[in-house]
Amino acid sequence: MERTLILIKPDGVKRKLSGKILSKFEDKGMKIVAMKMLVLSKEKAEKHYAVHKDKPFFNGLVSYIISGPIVAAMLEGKNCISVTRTLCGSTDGSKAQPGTIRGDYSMGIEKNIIHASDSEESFRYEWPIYFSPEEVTEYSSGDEELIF
Ligand code: 3AN
Repeated sequence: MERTLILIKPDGVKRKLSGKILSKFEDKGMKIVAMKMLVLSKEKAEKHYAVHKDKPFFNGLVSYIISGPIVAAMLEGKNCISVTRTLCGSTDGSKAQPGTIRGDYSMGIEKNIIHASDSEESFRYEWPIYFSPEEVTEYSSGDEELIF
């Protein structure tokens, strides 16, 4: 089984989409193994988006992600990283496929509802920004053989 990190960004939380978004991943068959709501510090936001620090949108991205509460969750399932990215849709909500989270709920490229780790390496870098090891659970949902 693979794990990934998702963040429901401030636009997703403020638009009261958190439940619907989490349901999409659960309905697909993924299991939530860690979850919390928080307002990110500037330091943590800059660490998370360090890979984009030379991009023109970096400052806007950081001030946006700390502008309100976010929901951080760790999901588990087979091929979880790529399946989650597929469900999120492409970065620009105005171009994302209908049926995807961004395609259904977003019109923007900055305010695009959700973040999801794009690789195992990104996941390994990102998750400790949000969770301590004790906050990550291990359990069987009992339906794995029906789903995977
Ligand atoms: P994704 O989240 O789809 O992996 P990345 O990694 O290219 O996209 O970009 C990280 C975040 O930066 C995006 N989720 C989006 O919020 C923001 N972003 C990307 N490109 C732009 C842009 N051209 N203008 C403003 N914000 C952007």
